[in-house]
Amino acid sequence: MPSGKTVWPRLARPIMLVPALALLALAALAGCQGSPLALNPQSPQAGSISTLAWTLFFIALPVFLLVEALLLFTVLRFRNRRGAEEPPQIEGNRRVEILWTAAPGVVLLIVLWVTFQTMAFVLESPPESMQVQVIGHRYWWEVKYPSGNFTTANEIHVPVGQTVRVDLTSIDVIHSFWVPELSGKVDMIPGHQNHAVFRALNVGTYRGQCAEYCGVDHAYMGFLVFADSPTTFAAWVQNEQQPAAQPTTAAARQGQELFASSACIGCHTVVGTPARGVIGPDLTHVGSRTTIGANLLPNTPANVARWIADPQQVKPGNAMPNLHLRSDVVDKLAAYLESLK
Ligand code: HEC
Ligand SMILES: [Cu+2]
Repeated sequence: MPSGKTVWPRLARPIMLVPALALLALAALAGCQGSPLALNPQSPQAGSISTLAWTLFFIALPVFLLVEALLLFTVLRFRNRRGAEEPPQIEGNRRVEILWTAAPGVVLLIVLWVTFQTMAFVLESPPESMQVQVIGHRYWWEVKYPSGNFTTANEIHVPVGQTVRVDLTSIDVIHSFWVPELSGKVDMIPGHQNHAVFRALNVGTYRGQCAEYCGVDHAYMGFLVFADSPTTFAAWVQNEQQPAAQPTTAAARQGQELFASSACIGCHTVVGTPARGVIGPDLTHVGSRTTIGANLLPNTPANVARWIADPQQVKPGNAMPNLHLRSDVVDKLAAYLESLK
């Protein structure tokens, strides 16, 4: 290897940084396309987190500018000049030292105070809050509505304008509940209960994501929060409380028999049938969900069939094994599950 010395003029290297940084910023922006943004709050709780972020930014900005200005000034003003003599060597200046210790201390105390204020606000749940329980599994979300006495998965419905308290825990490893537009990240810890609170201000669908590395499918552990109008929400609850619908087509009926007589029932629950498994998502109303695989694929008959045929190919590493079913069996199972509206 030749020596690392280049022939570029000294200024060329810092200048090369400019296009590099521009490219990086562009890549970061492209990556954000269509992603939920914590700086686009849709609840008072997310709003207060976003305000905190901006507050910290505007506290940090003058500090940064001051420090960089002093640095540049010192570097330029006291640089080595040709023929200059060595300046007098001095050490210590009590006044300056006290100042530069106390000033950051004061700034950090202010930061601590605004952070505590925000934390207290975002975790405050008034007694009239609606309660939802979310339990993290590798790699999906179990969702329970204690007041309605039903269970679903990966899609949380809430009425718009209502404060919701989400009690959070995990069945296996630490996960983290995060809906950037509605609530901050809250750890889901096995054997321990935390909670998140939010009040959705607008009807809409908000994307959530596991925010604590929990294994191979961590990145595919997504979910959706639907903020519904009160009537839509009431209709949804009403439907969820019903036992599973009876299939009406021949294929779906055969699928129901196949389901009831195979390994599926060891892991999945379908209320109103012998299926009582709790390893995987509750499938009582799986046909009415918009996605499968923890917000991985749109819920279509083709995707459900693809999933049942080989879940490991669709979401490698997830807890549902490839059961090596014949394709006609797969199609009947899919027809059955899609009929469970
Ligand atoms: C060993 C346990 C196990 C068995 C057996 C099993 N599953 Fe699953 N299933 C799971 C788990 C766990 C998930 C969630 C995977 C994920 O998203 O990480 C799942 C997810 C699903 C989903 C997607 C649901 C959703 O809301 O995302 C469907 C559909 C499904 N299983 C159907 C079946 C059918 C049909 C059978 C029988 C042929 C079956 N499963 C057998 C564990 C199992
Ligand atoms: Cu996780």
